[in-house]
Amino acid sequence: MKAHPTWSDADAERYRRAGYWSGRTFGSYLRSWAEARPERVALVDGDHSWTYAELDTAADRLALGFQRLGIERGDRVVVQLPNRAEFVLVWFGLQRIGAVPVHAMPGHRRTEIEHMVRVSDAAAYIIPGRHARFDYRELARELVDDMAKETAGAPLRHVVVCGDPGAHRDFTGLEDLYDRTAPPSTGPTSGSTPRHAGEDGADSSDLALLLLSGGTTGLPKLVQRTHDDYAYNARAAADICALGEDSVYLAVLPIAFNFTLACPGVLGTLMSGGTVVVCPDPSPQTALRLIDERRVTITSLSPPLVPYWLEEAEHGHYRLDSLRILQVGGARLADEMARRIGPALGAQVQQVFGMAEGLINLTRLDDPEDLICTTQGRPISPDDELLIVDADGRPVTDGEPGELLTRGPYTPCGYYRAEAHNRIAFTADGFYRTGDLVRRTPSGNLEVVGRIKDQINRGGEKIAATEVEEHLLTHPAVTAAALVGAPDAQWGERPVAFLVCQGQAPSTRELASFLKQRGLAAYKTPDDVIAVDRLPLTAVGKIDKNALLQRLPRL
Ligand code: J2J
Repeated sequence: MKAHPTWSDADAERYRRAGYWSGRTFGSYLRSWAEARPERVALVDGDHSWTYAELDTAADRLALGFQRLGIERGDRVVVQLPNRAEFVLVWFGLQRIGAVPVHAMPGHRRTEIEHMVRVSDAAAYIIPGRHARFDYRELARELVDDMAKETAGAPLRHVVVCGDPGAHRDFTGLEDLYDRTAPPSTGPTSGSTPRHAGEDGADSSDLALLLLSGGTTGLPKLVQRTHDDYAYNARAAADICALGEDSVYLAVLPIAFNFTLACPGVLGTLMSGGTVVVCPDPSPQTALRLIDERRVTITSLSPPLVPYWLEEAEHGHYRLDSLRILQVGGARLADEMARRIGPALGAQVQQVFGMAEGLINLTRLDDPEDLICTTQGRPISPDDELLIVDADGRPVTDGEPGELLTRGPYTPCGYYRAEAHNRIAFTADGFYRTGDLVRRTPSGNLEVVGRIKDQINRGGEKIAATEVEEHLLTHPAVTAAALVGAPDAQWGERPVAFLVCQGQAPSTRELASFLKQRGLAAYKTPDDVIAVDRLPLTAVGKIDKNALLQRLPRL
């Protein structure tokens, strides 16, 4: 059951020999962490905490429950949980039986979820019940019922609700899945048969999880990460951040996000014997209070949150002296903002330029201040291979901007079940085309200077322009549509739709409710609509988005 397409045998052998790939699965990692330090606190959520042994036991008990439902090794399970301890428990429960979590963001709606369920052919969908004024059970109900009516394809077999399943009798409550007959993990001497059930034979080169890519053309693709590559990703990032048993990581951004989970995030912290504290909402008040109360040492943010944190910290209500590292990534952080972080929070800023597709760049703790504030870091592995190329695919002179191509020990060689797209997204030599324009500074650090992919980055949230355009075209008044990223002081970019319409163009509000009805996540909705007579074209007949950007009203 290999993830395909995969690294060549020679590369795999090289990565194993270098010690990057450990040959271990996440299910077995958790067991060994629990054996090494059973009594240390692994996870904190509100008033509840779990030691490593308790986390291990919870994973066993859930694993047995998942097995009882009929979920098997290799089955894909769409997980859409907000920041709660249950995310981590469910994730390791699935890992323990070799099932594959498919990460959905809390903001995703019917369109995105249905796509993920279909592409991954998911056996189950795990949801929070009601959260942030949205009832995920309603979404699941619609999806299950619609899929059951179809004659082709497999139906979605199970919905698991982390909370009250409500009136939906065919849904299963997560609580009911806990098999309390499984013996608790007691450290080195434990290891009875049922607790290992399902784990047998799991291979570290199997799929460990599927992440949603930001997407450029058509519908977003799934990124296939194996145990070997993802564990290395987390460990290498943890080493660079010097994490250890005293580290306390605050998970502020969604745990489903690659950044929060593994760069080094939740997994890197657990690998280092530290403690993960779950932040239930990203408000600066909640987060700064938790930093104070839980003596947090490291956390990660997207750029738009930074000014709010600095403002809140200025009030001086909180003890923030435990915080050593504030990671910022997902979108370009302004140099000026980077310079303000150290003095305001007393923590060191670390820029993170990463991607679900693999490659992560970090500024180093001992980089000169100027480099930390003006670059987005450098690769975390000595075996990350980087090429910076011009429009014809030829390497640029060092220091010049070009598209970043990469391959390496934690950058998979293709998207999941996307053969045609893989031929475009990867070079013949297996380099992933990031679509990012970067410049290598003399120090070796990269500066992200732009993008050639048709994507809008709204403060870290990625919007594939063509996906939204296809929805816009289904509006009865719209005959042509183009989505562009307008510069925005708060978000970096915001989506603006240029529309050619028959008759009256829909207002921004009308369009928002139209897209909501179509089940699209709210963050993809255009902030503004501009009606035009026709869309400008380039010489080769593509929509000229640069020309459209010029037409935006000046801020
Ligand atoms: C500019 N653009 C950036 C940065 C990502 C860690 C951190 C972020 C992500 C992530 C991640 C940027 N400056 N500092 O997965 O593990 C843009 C680039 C990149 C795309 C990837 C991680 N950091 N970006 O953001 O898969 O365009 O991952 O190719 O969501 O975000 O997006 P995503």
